[in-house]
Amino acid sequence: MKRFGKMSAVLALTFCMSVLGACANGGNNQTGAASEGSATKAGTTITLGFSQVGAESGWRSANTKSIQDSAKEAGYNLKFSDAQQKQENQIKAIRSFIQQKVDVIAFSPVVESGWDTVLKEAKDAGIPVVLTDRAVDSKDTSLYVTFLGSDFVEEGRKAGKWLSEQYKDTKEDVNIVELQGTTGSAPANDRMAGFAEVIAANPHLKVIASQTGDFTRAKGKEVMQAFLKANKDIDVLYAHNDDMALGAIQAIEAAGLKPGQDIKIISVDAVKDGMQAASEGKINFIVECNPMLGPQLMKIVKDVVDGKSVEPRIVTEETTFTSEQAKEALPNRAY
Ligand code: GYE
Repeated sequence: MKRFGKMSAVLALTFCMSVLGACANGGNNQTGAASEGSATKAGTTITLGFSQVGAESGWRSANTKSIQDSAKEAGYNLKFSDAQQKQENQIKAIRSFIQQKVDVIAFSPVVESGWDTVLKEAKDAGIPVVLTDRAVDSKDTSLYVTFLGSDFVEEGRKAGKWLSEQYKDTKEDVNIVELQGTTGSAPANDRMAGFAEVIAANPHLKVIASQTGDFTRAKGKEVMQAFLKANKDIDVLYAHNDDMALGAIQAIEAAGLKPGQDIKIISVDAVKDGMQAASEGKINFIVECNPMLGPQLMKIVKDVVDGKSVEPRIVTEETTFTSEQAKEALPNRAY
């Protein structure tokens, strides 16, 4: 269990009120719950500042909707900010949340590095921070309460395991191209690492090109075009998300090749458009990554405000889909 600033702020305030009597809110940057007692007390509304990565993919849109809907349902005052895939925008948003003295800050860090200063500012202000979806590489884990999201290394391993199984008897080299997510982001780093770790067991499985497509369709298409131009014999595409795979499919078809047949495709996310392409046989295997983090996040926020203990790492449960399984699951897919 991690300790966090809010608890110490609550304790400090309690001490302040009981021992010194009239020091009110002086020196305490927190409002709402901590300064008025419990956030669950009738009449108090939790204010949550959320800094989103952007709107780069179908996954992200589903994630944003999940957070907005569940904040509404929980009756929180949500301050939502879209960073358009830029770390500087997220830092600005977090600083503005600190200034506005929100009760809790949650954010999905676009990249892993470079957060210590702003997280320290939040901690000093006594505002607890919850990481959702993506991790940070800060050594000081007291800078945030918990990290809610997927195990991206495991997702990469699942992709690698499926591929290894497909080619377990091969006597020839299998040429793989990889479309990475946003450079420096946790899902790009980890999906690459998990995949590489598993396929290393078979020396025939060769990544011949690997480049970022920034998690977008447009970039996925553009980079795949370049891959096709530079490499005559591509057997497999591993895309770190569905959107890049969908963009790449356009490039593959434009080159007169059949996605899913001439080039086997593996992707991650399992959003509706990806599942549709999988059910048509254009994507052969999808590793699911669950974007519906809203309800869990709202519960964590309430627990934090109530001073309850929160697990330092909360991993979402996920599955995988072959084309056949995608066909079956598609009609009931919510996002
Ligand atoms: O896989 C991708 C999105 O961080 C898990 O970001 C998320 C990733 C997701 O843009 O589609």
